[in-house]
Amino acid sequence: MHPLAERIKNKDERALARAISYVENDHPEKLELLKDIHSLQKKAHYVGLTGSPGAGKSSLVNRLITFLRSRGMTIGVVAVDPTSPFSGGAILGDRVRMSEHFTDPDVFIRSMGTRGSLGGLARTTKETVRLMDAYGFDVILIETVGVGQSELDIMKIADSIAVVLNPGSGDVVQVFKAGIMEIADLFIVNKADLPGVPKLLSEIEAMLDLVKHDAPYRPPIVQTISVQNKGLQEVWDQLSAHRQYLDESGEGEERRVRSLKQEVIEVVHYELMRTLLMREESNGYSWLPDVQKGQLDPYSAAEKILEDWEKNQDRKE
Ligand SMILES: Nc1nc2c(ncn2[C@@H]2O[C@H](COP(=O)(O)OP(=O)(O)OP(=O)(O)O)[C@@H](O)[C@H]2O)c(=O)[nH]1
Ligand SMILES: [Mg+2]
Repeated sequence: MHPLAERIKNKDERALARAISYVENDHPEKLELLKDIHSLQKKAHYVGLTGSPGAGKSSLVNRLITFLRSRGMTIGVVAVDPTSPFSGGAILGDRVRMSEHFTDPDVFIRSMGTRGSLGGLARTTKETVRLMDAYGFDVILIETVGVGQSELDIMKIADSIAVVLNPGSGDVVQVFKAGIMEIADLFIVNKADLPGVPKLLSEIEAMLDLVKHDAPYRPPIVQTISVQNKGLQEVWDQLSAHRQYLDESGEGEERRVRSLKQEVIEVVHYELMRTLLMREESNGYSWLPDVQKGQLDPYSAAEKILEDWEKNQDRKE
């Protein structure tokens, strides 16, 4: 077993932090490590929280941590920030907001920036979640800003996806357009102390009638005022109920298989691309001058690269 995997198994927090850096930096031993931690995963409850910037996701995560800790649960948090690099303000904000938990050994918080990682944010985030699971947290909270495809992708690793909305914000239309409505398992109307709650509730219901009218599970709507610790119990009750639904209906197993399949394809895709690109780079992109001069079209160039690749593989066998 990889020494870091061994240490993660023994709940060494520094090893977990190191392993996450391996994932982020594409360390040569990364695949070995991920192989070894797979059997350690105990299947924490993965909870995704998504919503517009400033909806109160971090505040909710922060309050949920306190709530869950008081019930004896251990928590891993991945805060994904697609826009700002690691020095950015939002992550700093999250750090400050969550700093009260920094000394608690049963809470582990990691912010992910894009950092130009080769395979993208979605892959490194998922791998980080896997590492946290192997470490043995009961609950893993994943916070993303619900904007792009990559964030939607990240959310798909979650067992339960909560969408955070605010009254008076016009969020519902955004959420609908971004395709988040389809994957939502729970709606959290946060900042319920602000005016416009009844209107927002009826907008969500109307959208649900449209999108989820024949779905076996209709996502419930919970109101929260995170800054006053209001609604946390209900959020947790609904998340637990959703997990129970996943178990009992068989949908949990379906999702698990789907996501394992996706994971395998993603690793193959990534490793293939990486080796292929490395080969082309070391060949000095020999086809490029011909493409530049118009003597070779891009499609034929691509075809030739793939053909060469196949030939190369045959020779190896
Ligand atoms: N009135 C009110 N304000 C809230 C509530 N929850 C959060 N806020 C405030 O909303 C602001 C944004 O909260 P965050 O938790 O940083 O929101 P976020 O969704 O994590 O934001 P990003 O990570 O930047 O997308 C902060 O100033 C919070 O104090 C609430 O229930 N009521
Ligand atoms: Mg935040």
